Amino acid sequence: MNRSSLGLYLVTDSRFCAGRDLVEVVVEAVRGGVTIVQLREKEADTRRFVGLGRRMKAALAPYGVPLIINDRVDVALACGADGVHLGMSDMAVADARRLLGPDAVIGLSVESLGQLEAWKDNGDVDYFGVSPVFSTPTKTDTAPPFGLEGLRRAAAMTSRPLVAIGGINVGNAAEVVAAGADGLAVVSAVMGAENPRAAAERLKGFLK
Ligand code: TZP
Ligand code: MG
Repeated sequence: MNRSSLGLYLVTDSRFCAGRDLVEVVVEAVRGGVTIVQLREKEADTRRFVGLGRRMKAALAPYGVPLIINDRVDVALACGADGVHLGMSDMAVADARRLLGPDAVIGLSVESLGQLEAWKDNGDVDYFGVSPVFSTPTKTDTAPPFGLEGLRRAAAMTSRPLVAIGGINVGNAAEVVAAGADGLAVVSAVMGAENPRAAAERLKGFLK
């Protein structure tokens, strides 16, 4: 996949919407420079997840911004998303590829350098999520953070695209990019911002 489309990677979380419409918050962030969106809805039931996916896909289409679905290959298929983001206990990458076809974007979270070592040459994975780079209140059931040094080591192990996630904000984005991340994935820094468009614009400025 095109590395630059991973640049500013917005991961949704309705908990940060505080009464605002999720799709509207995301579209504002896209206007500010978000390049790819992952719909991550841990609480939504399947029907709502698919419905939201369809609305999101239609809203992103005019901007040419791809939609990735967290965890759920069935939801990605049902709503016509561009791909899925999988963790180690989600559907196996090979099965997802078989179901979604050669053009789908498949991202895989790695939670250690050992996992990256095991997966780095897998041809079905389009990018790796390095998770988490820093600890974050947004997701507390994570593996120990890679830190900047761990991210540097990950980048040295592979030339495949790496998207860093966890605790990324304007205060550390420059260092995360310098450590070798191709993409910055953020939840709270944009979803939780009063002005998601301005927040995305500021983060975009740190990308190569
Ligand atoms: N996976 C690892 S950390 C994380 C996810 C979904 C949450 C990142 O949220 P934030 O608010 O950008 O730290
Ligand atoms: Mg998952």
